[in-house]
Amino acid sequence: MSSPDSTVDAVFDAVAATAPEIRAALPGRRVESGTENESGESVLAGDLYADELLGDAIIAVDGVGSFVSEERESAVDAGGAVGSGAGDALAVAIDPLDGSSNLRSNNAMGTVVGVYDAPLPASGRDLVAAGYVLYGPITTMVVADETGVREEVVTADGDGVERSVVEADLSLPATPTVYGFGGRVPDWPADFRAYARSIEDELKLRYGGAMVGDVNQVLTYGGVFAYPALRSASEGKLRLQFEANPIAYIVERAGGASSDGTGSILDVEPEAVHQRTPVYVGNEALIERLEEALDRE
Ligand code: AHM
Ligand code: MG
Repeated sequence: MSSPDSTVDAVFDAVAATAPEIRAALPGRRVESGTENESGESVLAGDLYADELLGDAIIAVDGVGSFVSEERESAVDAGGAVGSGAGDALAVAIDPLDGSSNLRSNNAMGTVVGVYDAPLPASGRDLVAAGYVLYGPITTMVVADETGVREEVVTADGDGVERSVVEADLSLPATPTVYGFGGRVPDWPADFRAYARSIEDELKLRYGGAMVGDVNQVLTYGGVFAYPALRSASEGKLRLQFEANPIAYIVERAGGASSDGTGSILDVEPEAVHQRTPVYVGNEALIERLEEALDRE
């Protein structure tokens, strides 16, 4: 069995290696596949393609014992018991194509990856690394582990990929500049609406409809991203294992904060693989203000 560190490296090698291939396959896969995923959302051909490619690559990594994605009903056995004992395997949860509704309009989207040292569904406290690929005008990969956060540019190079670190120690700028909040305003609870109103007076709106792209704006310029609890859905939209935990881990490692409305997302009790949670991430002072605003009701 390989060491946890080398398994983490191998997972991100696999993710980076598939990125140019996924990108190249997108033009012909902007149509609906005719199926729905576990969250009841319609799945695009691009979602399925990315899921298969990434699933095959990650399951093949020595040291990965369990794998699940937003597009799969439950975790699949990838060989090897997952736990926290020395020599145990790691579990990987991914959102293969986050923000894939942006495929039709040709806007940014990405892949989100969480590497857990515990069986799935796992707590964010069991993450040993997390990262995302952002398919923007260029392809970048952000990776966080206990040592910090780095950003790489990933380019196709013959049959392989070239990776160059462009930011070795990524941290949230101290002064926030941008915000992006998901969901429809009439569906926001009054307490969140009041918070959003005060943020609007201070920061610039940057919302693109893909969590990965919107969070990348916050990591670059400072600010706050939220997909809040809704009146119609108290747990919001984003899923704990594939989206919320990895993004919370990355933002916290970059010096920011995360919240589900009451405390760090990393402390949310995992109950089901496809469970949802409200997501608020960004500069610490803005997340503290959010928790105070939600507490007032
Ligand atoms: P997806 O993983 O099916 O693409 O859904 C998640 C996406 C997030 O990237 C984004 O923050 C959110 O859904 C946007 O939702 P909406 O289109 O409802 O604003
Ligand atoms: Mg998603």
